[in-house]
Amino acid sequence: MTAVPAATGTNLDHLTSWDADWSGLQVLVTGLGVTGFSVADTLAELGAVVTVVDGNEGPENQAKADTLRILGCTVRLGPEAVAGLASAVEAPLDLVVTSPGWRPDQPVLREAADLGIPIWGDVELAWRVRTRGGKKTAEWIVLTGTNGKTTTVTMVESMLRAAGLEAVACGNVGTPLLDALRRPEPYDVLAVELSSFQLHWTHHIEPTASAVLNLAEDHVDWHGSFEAYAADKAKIYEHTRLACVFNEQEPVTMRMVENADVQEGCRAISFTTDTPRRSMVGVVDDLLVDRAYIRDRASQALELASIADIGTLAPRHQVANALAAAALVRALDVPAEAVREGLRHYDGGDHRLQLVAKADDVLWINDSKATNPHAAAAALGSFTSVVWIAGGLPKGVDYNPLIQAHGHRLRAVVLIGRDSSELAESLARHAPQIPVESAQVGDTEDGSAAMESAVRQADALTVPGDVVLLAPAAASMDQFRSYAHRGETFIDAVARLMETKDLT
Ligand code: UMA
Repeated sequence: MTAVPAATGTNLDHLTSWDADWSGLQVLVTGLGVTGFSVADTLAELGAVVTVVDGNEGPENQAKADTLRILGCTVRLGPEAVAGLASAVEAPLDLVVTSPGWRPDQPVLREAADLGIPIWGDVELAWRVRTRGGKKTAEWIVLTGTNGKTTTVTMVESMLRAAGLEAVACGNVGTPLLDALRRPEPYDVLAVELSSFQLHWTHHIEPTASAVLNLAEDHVDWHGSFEAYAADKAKIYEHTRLACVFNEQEPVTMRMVENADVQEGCRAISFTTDTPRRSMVGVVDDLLVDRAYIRDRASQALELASIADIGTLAPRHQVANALAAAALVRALDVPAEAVREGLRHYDGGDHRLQLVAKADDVLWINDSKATNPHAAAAALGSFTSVVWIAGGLPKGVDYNPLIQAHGHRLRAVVLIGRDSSELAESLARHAPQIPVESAQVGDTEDGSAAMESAVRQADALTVPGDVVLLAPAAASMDQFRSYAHRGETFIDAVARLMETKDLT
Protein backbone atom coordinates (compact mmCIF):
# COMPACT_ATOMS: atom_id res chain seq x y z
CA MET A 1 0.00 0.00 0.00
CA THR A 2 1.60 3.25 -1.07
CA ALA A 3 -0.93 5.71 -2.54
CA VAL A 4 -2.72 7.74 0.11
CA PRO A 5 -6.46 7.01 -0.14
CA ALA A 6 -8.64 9.91 -1.20
CA ALA A 7 -11.86 11.22 0.27
CA THR A 8 -14.86 10.01 -1.72
CA GLY A 9 -16.74 13.23 -1.10
CA THR A 10 -19.90 11.23 -0.27
CA ASN A 11 -22.51 13.42 1.38
CA LEU A 12 -23.22 12.05 4.88
CA ASP A 13 -26.07 14.45 5.74
CA HIS A 14 -28.77 11.81 5.22
CA LEU A 15 -27.22 9.43 7.76
CA THR A 16 -29.40 10.50 10.68
CA SER A 17 -31.09 7.24 11.69
CA TRP A 18 -30.35 3.54 12.08
CA ASP A 19 -32.74 2.98 9.16
CA ALA A 20 -30.79 5.20 6.73
CA ASP A 21 -28.74 3.50 4.02
CA TRP A 22 -25.30 2.92 5.59
CA SER A 23 -24.54 0.00 3.30
CA GLY A 24 -21.30 0.16 1.38
CA LEU A 25 -20.06 3.20 3.30
CA GLN A 26 -16.24 2.99 3.45
CA VAL A 27 -15.25 3.64 7.06
CA LEU A 28 -11.94 3.54 8.90
CA VAL A 29 -12.27 2.97 12.65
CA THR A 30 -9.21 4.06 14.65
CA GLY A 31 -8.70 2.20 17.92
CA LEU A 32 -9.77 -1.20 19.15
CA GLY A 33 -10.38 -0.33 22.80
CA VAL A 34 -13.90 -0.40 24.20
CA THR A 35 -14.97 2.48 21.96
CA GLY A 36 -13.48 1.18 18.72
CA PHE A 37 -14.99 -2.24 19.23
CA SER A 38 -18.49 -0.82 19.79
CA VAL A 39 -18.11 1.44 16.74
CA ALA A 40 -16.88 -1.31 14.40
CA ASP A 41 -19.55 -3.73 15.64
CA THR A 42 -22.28 -1.11 15.05
CA LEU A 43 -21.04 -0.13 11.60
CA ALA A 44 -20.70 -3.77 10.52
CA GLU A 45 -24.30 -4.38 11.56
CA LEU A 46 -25.34 -1.33 9.55
CA GLY A 47 -23.70 -2.80 6.45
CA ALA A 48 -20.75 -0.43 6.17
CA VAL A 49 -17.37 -1.60 4.83
CA VAL A 50 -15.23 -1.35 7.95
CA THR A 51 -11.47 -1.30 8.47
CA VAL A 52 -10.14 -1.10 12.04
CA VAL A 53 -6.58 -0.14 12.98
CA ASP A 54 -4.79 -0.14 16.32
CA GLY A 55 -1.12 0.31 17.19
CA ASN A 56 -1.22 -2.44 19.81
CA GLU A 57 -1.01 -6.01 18.56
CA GLY A 58 -1.22 -7.66 21.98
CA PRO A 59 -3.31 -10.78 22.69
CA GLU A 60 -6.40 -8.86 23.83
CA ASN A 61 -6.54 -6.91 20.58
CA GLN A 62 -5.86 -10.08 18.58
CA ALA A 63 -8.90 -11.72 20.18
CA LYS A 64 -11.09 -8.71 19.45
CA ALA A 65 -9.78 -8.60 15.90
CA ASP A 66 -10.77 -12.25 15.38
CA THR A 67 -14.33 -11.45 16.47
CA LEU A 68 -14.58 -8.42 14.19
CA ARG A 69 -13.21 -10.36 11.22
CA ILE A 70 -16.05 -12.86 11.67
CA LEU A 71 -18.41 -9.87 11.40
CA GLY A 72 -16.77 -8.92 8.10
CA CYS A 73 -14.40 -6.16 9.24
CA THR A 74 -10.80 -5.82 8.07
CA VAL A 75 -8.49 -5.36 11.07
CA ARG A 76 -4.85 -4.21 11.00
CA LEU A 77 -2.81 -4.17 14.17
CA GLY A 78 0.67 -2.96 15.11
CA PRO A 79 2.72 0.22 14.77
CA GLU A 80 2.87 -0.03 10.97
CA ALA A 81 -0.95 -0.06 10.70
CA VAL A 82 -1.20 3.34 12.38
CA ALA A 83 1.88 4.98 10.86
CA GLY A 84 -0.16 6.87 8.25
CA LEU A 85 -3.34 6.72 6.22
CA ALA A 86 -1.74 4.79 3.36
CA SER A 87 -0.74 1.94 5.66
CA ALA A 88 -4.10 1.95 7.44
CA VAL A 89 -6.44 1.58 4.50
CA GLU A 90 -6.42 1.14 0.72
CA ALA A 91 -9.79 2.25 -0.64
CA PRO A 92 -11.06 5.82 -0.87
CA LEU A 93 -12.74 6.73 2.40
CA ASP A 94 -16.16 8.17 3.19
CA LEU A 95 -15.54 8.53 6.89
CA VAL A 96 -13.19 7.99 9.84
CA VAL A 97 -14.68 7.19 13.27
CA THR A 98 -12.05 7.60 15.93
CA SER A 99 -11.65 6.50 19.53
CA PRO A 100 -11.40 9.39 22.00
CA GLY A 101 -7.86 8.67 23.14
CA TRP A 102 -6.44 9.34 19.67
CA ARG A 103 -4.90 12.80 19.43
CA PRO A 104 -5.82 14.95 16.44
CA ASP A 105 -2.15 15.11 15.45
CA GLN A 106 -1.85 11.31 15.23
CA PRO A 107 -0.59 10.74 11.62
CA VAL A 108 -3.64 8.75 10.41
CA LEU A 109 -6.06 11.36 11.74
CA ARG A 110 -3.97 14.33 10.61
CA GLU A 111 -3.71 12.98 7.07
CA ALA A 112 -7.45 12.20 6.97
CA ALA A 113 -8.25 15.73 8.11
CA ASP A 114 -5.87 17.22 5.53
CA LEU A 115 -7.71 15.28 2.82
CA GLY A 116 -11.10 16.55 3.99
CA ILE A 117 -12.32 13.12 5.12
CA PRO A 118 -14.98 13.61 7.82
CA ILE A 119 -13.86 12.45 11.28
CA TRP A 120 -16.49 11.55 13.87
CA GLY A 121 -16.28 10.19 17.37
CA ASP A 122 -18.52 7.45 18.75
CA VAL A 123 -20.85 10.08 20.22
CA GLU A 124 -21.55 11.57 16.79
CA LEU A 125 -22.25 8.10 15.39
CA ALA A 126 -24.49 7.25 18.35
CA TRP A 127 -26.53 10.43 17.87
CA ARG A 128 -27.01 9.63 14.19
CA VAL A 129 -28.28 6.08 14.83
CA ARG A 130 -30.44 6.88 17.88
CA THR A 131 -33.77 6.43 16.09
CA ARG A 132 -34.61 2.96 14.83
CA GLY A 133 -37.78 1.45 13.33
CA GLY A 134 -40.31 3.48 15.28
CA LYS A 135 -38.90 2.42 18.68
CA LYS A 136 -38.92 5.02 21.42
CA THR A 137 -35.81 7.20 21.53
CA ALA A 138 -33.98 7.80 24.79
CA GLU A 139 -33.55 11.30 26.20
CA TRP A 140 -29.89 12.32 26.49
CA ILE A 141 -28.68 14.03 29.65
CA VAL A 142 -25.05 14.95 29.02
CA LEU A 143 -22.37 16.37 31.25
CA THR A 144 -18.71 17.18 31.24
CA GLY A 145 -16.24 19.03 33.46
CA THR A 146 -12.68 18.69 34.61
CA ASN A 147 -13.66 16.86 37.77
CA GLY A 148 -16.67 15.18 39.33
CA LYS A 149 -18.04 13.87 36.01
CA THR A 150 -18.21 10.24 37.01
CA THR A 151 -19.66 11.00 40.44
CA THR A 152 -22.30 13.30 38.99
CA VAL A 153 -23.32 11.05 36.11
CA THR A 154 -23.70 8.16 38.57
CA MET A 155 -25.86 10.38 40.81
CA VAL A 156 -27.97 11.31 37.76
CA GLU A 157 -28.44 7.63 36.96
CA SER A 158 -29.39 6.88 40.56
CA MET A 159 -31.96 9.72 40.70
CA LEU A 160 -33.53 8.72 37.38
CA ARG A 161 -33.85 5.13 38.53
CA ALA A 162 -35.39 6.26 41.81
CA ALA A 163 -38.00 8.02 39.66
CA GLY A 164 -38.83 4.71 38.01
CA LEU A 165 -37.10 5.47 34.72
CA GLU A 166 -34.95 2.99 32.81
CA ALA A 167 -31.65 4.82 32.83
CA VAL A 168 -27.94 4.09 32.54
CA ALA A 169 -24.74 6.04 33.07
CA CYS A 170 -22.63 5.64 29.96
CA GLY A 171 -19.91 7.28 27.85
CA ASN A 172 -16.58 8.20 29.43
CA VAL A 173 -17.71 6.55 32.69
CA GLY A 174 -16.95 3.19 31.02
CA THR A 175 -19.92 1.72 29.11
CA PRO A 176 -19.58 2.91 25.51
CA LEU A 177 -22.53 5.02 24.45
CA LEU A 178 -23.24 2.78 21.45
CA ASP A 179 -23.53 -0.28 23.70
CA ALA A 180 -26.12 1.50 25.85
CA LEU A 181 -27.96 2.76 22.79
CA ARG A 182 -28.16 -0.66 21.12
CA ARG A 183 -29.80 -2.43 24.08
CA PRO A 184 -32.75 -4.37 22.61
CA GLU A 185 -35.18 -2.77 25.10
CA PRO A 186 -34.31 0.92 24.75
CA TYR A 187 -33.57 3.04 27.82
CA ASP A 188 -35.80 5.99 28.74
CA VAL A 189 -32.78 8.15 29.49
CA LEU A 190 -29.06 7.93 28.76
CA ALA A 191 -26.95 9.74 31.36
CA VAL A 192 -23.88 10.46 29.28
CA GLU A 193 -20.49 11.47 30.69
CA LEU A 194 -18.51 13.15 27.93
CA SER A 195 -14.78 13.80 28.04
CA SER A 196 -13.18 16.72 26.27
CA PHE A 197 -11.73 14.18 23.82
CA GLN A 198 -15.18 12.86 22.95
CA LEU A 199 -16.57 16.37 22.59
CA HIS A 200 -13.72 17.27 20.25
CA TRP A 201 -14.95 14.61 17.80
CA THR A 202 -18.66 15.39 18.28
CA HIS A 203 -20.25 17.71 15.71
CA HIS A 204 -24.00 17.75 16.34
CA ILE A 205 -26.07 16.38 19.19
CA GLU A 206 -29.29 17.79 20.70
CA PRO A 207 -29.29 16.84 24.38
CA THR A 208 -32.34 17.25 26.59
CA ALA A 209 -30.19 18.78 29.33
CA SER A 210 -26.47 19.51 29.49
CA ALA A 211 -23.88 20.64 32.04
CA VAL A 212 -20.28 21.72 32.42
CA LEU A 213 -19.51 21.11 36.09
CA ASN A 214 -16.26 23.07 36.34
CA LEU A 215 -13.22 23.94 34.31
CA ALA A 216 -9.54 23.76 35.20
CA GLU A 217 -6.35 22.94 33.39
CA ASP A 218 -6.19 19.32 32.17
CA HIS A 219 -5.25 17.38 29.04
CA VAL A 220 -3.39 20.39 27.66
CA ASP A 221 -0.99 18.08 25.83
CA TRP A 222 -3.88 16.41 23.91
CA HIS A 223 -5.76 19.59 23.00
CA GLY A 224 -2.71 21.77 22.34
CA SER A 225 -3.80 24.60 24.65
CA PHE A 226 -6.12 25.36 27.56
CA GLU A 227 -8.28 27.49 25.25
CA ALA A 228 -8.77 24.57 22.84
CA TYR A 229 -9.65 22.29 25.78
CA ALA A 230 -12.23 24.80 27.07
CA ALA A 231 -13.69 25.29 23.58
CA ASP A 232 -14.24 21.55 23.21
CA LYS A 233 -15.94 21.36 26.62
CA ALA A 234 -18.24 24.28 25.70
CA LYS A 235 -19.59 22.34 22.71
CA ILE A 236 -21.72 20.29 25.09
CA TYR A 237 -24.30 23.11 25.40
CA GLU A 238 -24.94 23.46 21.66
CA HIS A 239 -28.52 22.64 20.54
CA THR A 240 -29.68 21.73 24.08
CA ARG A 241 -33.45 21.35 24.23
CA LEU A 242 -34.62 22.05 27.80
CA ALA A 243 -31.89 23.06 30.26
CA CYS A 244 -28.27 24.21 30.15
CA VAL A 245 -26.93 23.71 33.67
CA PHE A 246 -23.88 25.71 34.75
CA ASN A 247 -21.83 26.32 37.89
CA GLU A 248 -22.72 29.67 39.51
CA GLN A 249 -19.33 29.65 41.26
CA GLU A 250 -17.41 29.24 37.98
CA PRO A 251 -18.43 32.14 35.72
CA VAL A 252 -16.59 30.59 32.78
CA THR A 253 -19.33 27.95 32.59
CA MET A 254 -22.00 30.67 32.44
CA ARG A 255 -20.21 32.33 29.55
CA MET A 256 -20.21 29.01 27.72
CA VAL A 257 -24.01 28.87 28.05
CA GLU A 258 -24.36 32.50 26.92
CA ASN A 259 -22.36 31.75 23.79
CA ALA A 260 -24.17 28.52 22.95
CA ASP A 261 -26.75 28.20 20.18
CA VAL A 262 -29.57 26.39 22.00
CA GLN A 263 -33.11 25.43 21.05
CA GLU A 264 -36.12 27.70 21.45
CA GLY A 265 -37.37 27.64 25.06
CA CYS A 266 -34.20 26.13 26.55
CA ARG A 267 -33.49 27.51 30.05
CA ALA A 268 -30.21 28.40 31.76
CA ILE A 269 -30.17 26.91 35.27
CA SER A 270 -27.25 27.19 37.66
CA PHE A 271 -26.17 25.40 40.81
CA THR A 272 -24.43 26.89 43.82
CA THR A 273 -23.31 25.64 47.22
CA ASP A 274 -24.55 29.02 48.58
CA THR A 275 -28.12 30.31 48.91
CA PRO A 276 -29.77 30.10 45.49
CA ARG A 277 -31.49 32.96 43.70
CA ARG A 278 -34.25 32.42 41.16
CA SER A 279 -33.43 29.87 38.39
CA MET A 280 -30.85 28.17 40.60
CA VAL A 281 -30.55 25.11 42.78
CA GLY A 282 -28.50 25.56 45.92
CA VAL A 283 -28.15 25.14 49.67
CA VAL A 284 -30.20 26.65 52.49
CA ASP A 285 -29.01 25.61 55.95
CA ASP A 286 -28.32 21.90 55.48
CA LEU A 287 -30.82 21.39 52.68
CA LEU A 288 -30.46 21.13 48.90
CA VAL A 289 -33.24 23.25 47.41
CA ASP A 290 -34.71 24.02 44.01
CA ARG A 291 -35.58 27.58 42.95
CA ALA A 292 -35.50 26.75 39.25
CA TYR A 293 -38.18 24.28 38.32
CA ILE A 294 -41.03 25.25 40.64
CA ARG A 295 -43.86 27.50 39.52
CA ASP A 296 -43.52 30.02 42.39
CA ARG A 297 -39.71 30.22 42.18
CA ALA A 298 -39.79 34.00 42.64
CA SER A 299 -40.66 33.57 46.30
CA GLN A 300 -40.36 29.86 47.18
CA ALA A 301 -37.83 27.05 47.29
CA LEU A 302 -38.55 23.33 47.15
CA GLU A 303 -36.60 21.02 49.47
CA LEU A 304 -34.91 18.26 47.45
CA ALA A 305 -32.71 16.50 50.00
CA SER A 306 -30.45 17.16 52.95
CA ILE A 307 -26.66 17.28 52.83
CA ALA A 308 -26.62 14.19 55.04
CA ASP A 309 -28.36 12.29 52.21
CA ILE A 310 -25.16 12.68 50.14
CA GLY A 311 -23.09 10.65 52.61
CA THR A 312 -20.91 10.86 55.68
CA LEU A 313 -18.05 12.57 53.81
CA ALA A 314 -19.86 15.39 51.97
CA PRO A 315 -17.24 18.04 51.20
CA ARG A 316 -18.26 21.10 49.21
CA HIS A 317 -17.38 19.71 45.79
CA GLN A 318 -19.51 16.64 46.47
CA VAL A 319 -22.46 18.88 47.39
CA ALA A 320 -21.90 20.74 44.11
CA ASN A 321 -21.97 17.45 42.20
CA ALA A 322 -25.24 16.47 43.86
CA LEU A 323 -26.77 19.85 43.01
CA ALA A 324 -25.67 19.60 39.38
CA ALA A 325 -27.19 16.13 39.14
CA ALA A 326 -30.43 17.41 40.66
CA ALA A 327 -30.55 20.37 38.26
CA LEU A 328 -30.14 18.01 35.31
CA VAL A 329 -32.78 15.46 36.29
CA ARG A 330 -35.30 18.08 37.38
CA ALA A 331 -35.39 19.18 33.72
CA LEU A 332 -37.13 15.84 33.13
CA ASP A 333 -39.63 16.47 35.95
CA VAL A 334 -37.97 13.99 38.30
CA PRO A 335 -39.69 14.59 41.66
CA ALA A 336 -37.90 15.81 44.79
CA GLU A 337 -38.37 12.44 46.53
CA ALA A 338 -36.47 10.69 43.72
CA VAL A 339 -33.60 13.18 44.02
CA ARG A 340 -33.36 12.33 47.72
CA GLU A 341 -33.71 8.59 47.20
CA GLY A 342 -31.18 8.71 44.36
CA LEU A 343 -28.62 10.39 46.60
CA ARG A 344 -29.23 7.94 49.44
CA HIS A 345 -28.72 4.94 47.16
CA TYR A 346 -25.88 6.40 45.17
CA ASP A 347 -22.77 4.25 45.45
CA GLY A 348 -19.72 6.51 45.46
CA GLY A 349 -17.39 3.86 44.11
CA ASP A 350 -13.75 3.52 44.96
CA HIS A 351 -10.73 5.80 44.69
CA ARG A 352 -12.63 9.01 45.52
CA LEU A 353 -12.12 10.19 49.09
CA GLN A 354 -12.25 6.54 50.09
CA LEU A 355 -11.53 5.96 53.77
CA VAL A 356 -9.00 3.12 53.81
CA ALA A 357 -7.89 2.89 57.45
CA LYS A 358 -7.86 4.70 60.77
CA ALA A 359 -5.12 4.16 63.34
CA ASP A 360 -3.40 6.29 66.00
CA ASP A 361 -5.95 9.07 65.26
CA VAL A 362 -4.72 9.27 61.66
CA LEU A 363 -7.07 8.79 58.70
CA TRP A 364 -5.75 7.11 55.54
CA ILE A 365 -7.68 8.34 52.48
CA ASN A 366 -7.45 7.08 48.91
CA ASP A 367 -8.27 9.69 46.26
CA SER A 368 -6.28 8.11 43.44
CA LYS A 369 -8.94 9.40 41.04
CA ALA A 370 -7.37 12.87 41.51
CA THR A 371 -5.39 12.74 38.28
CA ASN A 372 -5.01 16.52 37.92
CA PRO A 373 -4.38 19.52 40.22
CA HIS A 374 -8.04 20.59 40.22
CA ALA A 375 -9.20 17.22 41.56
CA ALA A 376 -6.36 17.18 44.08
CA ALA A 377 -7.43 20.67 45.22
CA ALA A 378 -10.91 19.38 45.96
CA ALA A 379 -9.47 16.51 47.99
CA LEU A 380 -6.91 18.64 49.88
CA GLY A 381 -9.60 21.25 50.57
CA SER A 382 -11.56 18.65 52.53
CA PHE A 383 -8.92 18.40 55.30
CA THR A 384 -6.81 20.73 57.46
CA SER A 385 -3.62 18.79 58.23
CA VAL A 386 -2.44 16.50 55.49
CA VAL A 387 0.53 14.25 54.78
CA TRP A 388 0.15 14.25 51.03
CA ILE A 389 1.25 11.43 48.71
CA ALA A 390 1.40 12.94 45.24
CA GLY A 391 3.11 12.91 41.86
CA GLY A 392 3.09 10.90 38.65
CA LEU A 393 2.63 11.81 34.99
CA PRO A 394 1.94 15.56 35.02
CA LYS A 395 0.17 16.03 31.61
CA GLY A 396 1.67 19.50 31.06
CA VAL A 397 -0.27 21.29 33.80
CA ASP A 398 0.78 24.07 36.19
CA TYR A 399 1.07 23.06 39.88
CA ASN A 400 1.70 26.54 41.27
CA PRO A 401 -1.96 27.58 41.86
CA LEU A 402 -2.62 24.29 43.69
CA ILE A 403 0.29 24.73 46.09
CA GLN A 404 -0.45 28.43 46.59
CA ALA A 405 -4.05 27.63 47.54
CA HIS A 406 -3.50 24.54 49.67
CA GLY A 407 0.14 24.63 50.84
CA HIS A 408 -1.01 25.71 54.33
CA ARG A 409 -2.86 22.39 54.79
CA LEU A 410 0.27 20.30 54.31
CA ARG A 411 2.26 18.79 57.16
CA ALA A 412 4.54 16.96 54.74
CA VAL A 413 4.68 15.55 51.22
CA VAL A 414 5.91 12.21 49.89
CA LEU A 415 6.45 12.17 46.14
CA ILE A 416 5.79 9.17 43.95
CA GLY A 417 6.08 9.09 40.15
CA ARG A 418 9.08 8.63 37.91
CA ASP A 419 9.60 12.35 37.49
CA SER A 420 7.72 14.61 39.87
CA SER A 421 10.24 17.42 39.61
CA GLU A 422 7.67 20.01 38.50
CA LEU A 423 5.59 19.36 41.58
CA ALA A 424 8.72 19.42 43.74
CA GLU A 425 9.69 22.80 42.27
CA SER A 426 6.24 24.25 42.99
CA LEU A 427 6.44 23.00 46.57
CA ALA A 428 9.90 24.50 47.01
CA ARG A 429 8.64 27.83 45.63
CA HIS A 430 5.31 28.17 47.44
CA ALA A 431 5.60 25.97 50.53
CA PRO A 432 9.36 25.92 51.29
CA GLN A 433 8.77 25.16 54.99
CA ILE A 434 7.04 21.84 54.23
CA PRO A 435 9.21 18.69 54.37
CA VAL A 436 9.19 16.93 51.00
CA GLU A 437 10.51 13.40 50.61
CA SER A 438 10.66 11.19 47.57
CA ALA A 439 9.58 7.56 47.78
CA GLN A 440 12.88 5.85 48.51
CA VAL A 441 13.11 3.76 45.39
CA GLY A 442 14.33 6.37 42.88
CA ASP A 443 12.65 6.76 39.52
CA THR A 444 11.52 3.14 39.37
CA GLU A 445 8.71 1.96 37.13
CA ASP A 446 7.70 -0.43 39.89
CA GLY A 447 4.70 1.29 41.40
CA SER A 448 4.17 -1.16 44.22
CA ALA A 449 7.70 -0.68 45.61
CA ALA A 450 7.31 3.10 45.36
CA MET A 451 3.92 3.02 47.07
CA GLU A 452 5.12 0.68 49.81
CA SER A 453 7.92 3.09 50.61
CA ALA A 454 5.68 6.17 50.31
CA VAL A 455 3.18 4.73 52.80
CA ARG A 456 5.89 3.93 55.35
CA GLN A 457 7.49 7.34 54.95
CA ALA A 458 4.10 9.03 55.29
CA ASP A 459 3.42 7.04 58.46
CA ALA A 460 6.66 8.33 59.99
CA LEU A 461 5.67 11.93 59.21
CA THR A 462 2.19 11.92 60.79
CA VAL A 463 1.04 13.19 64.16
CA PRO A 464 -2.39 12.45 65.70
CA GLY A 465 -5.17 14.34 63.92
CA ASP A 466 -3.50 14.15 60.50
CA VAL A 467 -4.88 12.70 57.30
CA VAL A 468 -2.62 10.76 54.94
CA LEU A 469 -4.08 11.54 51.55
CA LEU A 470 -3.21 9.87 48.26
CA ALA A 471 -4.39 12.50 45.76
CA PRO A 472 -1.59 12.49 43.18
CA ALA A 473 -2.61 15.47 40.96
CA ALA A 474 -1.14 13.51 38.06
CA ALA A 475 -1.90 10.55 35.83
CA SER A 476 -0.77 7.12 36.94
CA MET A 477 0.59 5.46 33.82
CA ASP A 478 4.31 6.02 34.54
CA GLN A 479 4.21 3.52 37.42
CA PHE A 480 0.74 1.93 37.40
CA ARG A 481 -1.74 0.48 34.91
CA SER A 482 -4.45 3.00 35.84
CA TYR A 483 -5.59 5.25 38.67
CA ALA A 484 -7.56 2.28 39.99
CA HIS A 485 -4.40 0.14 40.07
CA ARG A 486 -2.58 2.98 41.85
CA GLY A 487 -5.38 3.21 44.42
CA GLU A 488 -5.43 -0.53 45.00
CA THR A 489 -1.65 -0.55 45.45
CA PHE A 490 -2.06 2.16 48.09
CA ILE A 491 -4.82 0.22 49.86
CA ASP A 492 -2.64 -2.92 49.91
CA ALA A 493 0.37 -1.01 51.26
CA VAL A 494 -1.74 0.61 53.99
CA ALA A 495 -3.17 -2.80 54.93
CA ARG A 496 0.38 -4.17 55.34
CA LEU A 497 1.32 -1.17 57.47
CA MET A 498 -1.73 -1.71 59.66
CA GLU A 499 -0.68 -5.34 60.23
CA THR A 500 2.69 -4.18 61.58
CA LYS A 501 0.92 -1.74 63.89
CA ASP A 502 -1.23 -4.55 65.28
CA LEU A 503 1.92 -6.44 66.22
CA THR A 504 3.38 -3.64 68.30
N1 UMA B 1 -4.44 3.64 20.32
C1 UMA B 1 -3.59 3.64 19.23
N2 UMA B 1 -2.96 4.80 18.89
C2 UMA B 1 -3.13 5.96 19.60
C3 UMA B 1 -3.98 5.94 20.72
C4 UMA B 1 -4.60 4.76 21.07
O1 UMA B 1 -3.44 2.63 18.54
O2 UMA B 1 -2.52 6.98 19.24
C5 UMA B 1 -5.18 2.41 20.65
C6 UMA B 1 -4.73 1.70 21.89
O3 UMA B 1 -3.76 0.73 21.61
C7 UMA B 1 -6.01 1.06 22.41
C8 UMA B 1 -7.10 1.95 21.85
O4 UMA B 1 -6.53 2.79 20.87
O5 UMA B 1 -6.19 -0.26 21.92
C9 UMA B 1 -7.62 2.77 23.01
O6 UMA B 1 -8.52 3.76 22.60
P1 UMA B 1 -8.91 4.89 23.65
O7 UMA B 1 -7.68 5.43 24.32
O8 UMA B 1 -9.79 5.87 23.01
O9 UMA B 1 -9.66 4.07 24.83
P2 UMA B 1 -11.03 3.26 24.90
O10 UMA B 1 -10.71 1.90 25.42
O11 UMA B 1 -11.81 3.33 23.67
O12 UMA B 1 -11.74 4.06 26.12
C10 UMA B 1 -12.34 5.31 25.85
C11 UMA B 1 -11.98 6.29 26.97
N3 UMA B 1 -10.51 6.44 27.01
C12 UMA B 1 -9.93 7.62 26.75
O13 UMA B 1 -10.54 8.62 26.46
C13 UMA B 1 -8.43 7.67 26.86
C14 UMA B 1 -12.51 5.80 28.30
O14 UMA B 1 -12.28 6.81 29.28
C15 UMA B 1 -14.01 5.60 28.20
O15 UMA B 1 -14.50 5.04 29.42
C16 UMA B 1 -14.33 4.67 27.04
O16 UMA B 1 -13.76 5.18 25.82
C17 UMA B 1 -15.86 4.55 26.81
O17 UMA B 1 -16.42 5.77 26.37
C18 UMA B 1 -11.17 6.58 30.20
C19 UMA B 1 -10.36 7.85 30.38
O18 UMA B 1 -9.25 7.77 30.90
C20 UMA B 1 -11.72 6.18 31.56
N4 UMA B 1 -10.86 9.04 29.99
C21 UMA B 1 -10.16 10.28 30.16
C22 UMA B 1 -10.48 10.92 31.50
O19 UMA B 1 -11.52 10.58 32.09
O20 UMA B 1 -9.68 11.81 31.94
C23 UMA B 1 -10.60 11.25 29.06
